[in-house]
Amino acid sequence: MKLESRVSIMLVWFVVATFGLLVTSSSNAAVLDPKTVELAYLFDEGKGNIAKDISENGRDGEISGAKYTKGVFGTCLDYDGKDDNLIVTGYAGVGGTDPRTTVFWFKAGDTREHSWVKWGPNLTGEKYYVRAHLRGAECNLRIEVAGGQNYGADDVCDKE
Ligand SMILES: [Ca+2]
Repeated sequence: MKLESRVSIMLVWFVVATFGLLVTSSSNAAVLDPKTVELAYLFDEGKGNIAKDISENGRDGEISGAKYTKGVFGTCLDYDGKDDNLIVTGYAGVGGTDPRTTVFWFKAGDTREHSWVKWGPNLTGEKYYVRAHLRGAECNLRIEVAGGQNYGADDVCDKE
């Protein structure tokens, strides 16, 4: 899996779950169960180049280009759009038609072609991208697989 951006993004936390998340009744809170997620990063380290995976799978990620900064909760990664990645090696992602939930929280400072989460080669059942779908000065959240895509209508690069 490769997490990449060419825009300024503050990534607060990121989770890939195959069995979903237990979300509380509050719209601002969620409970992450490390036993049911494939990987999860809270970016609470605040320094260094390793993002600790809090799942039981131990899939720590290597940070390159991005820097830690103060986030809404603790610390987060600040992507300046030049050379930023969180690379997880040894994990092929969730493939085929297996269900998946990808959760991440970000604030994008501008609109550019970029991916937030991706894994797999451009092959049916292997490729999975969560990326920007550019529409003029706006960008929408787009899910893309080999041979298909779907995107929303909300501008997610609106600096909020
Ligand atoms: Ca950078």
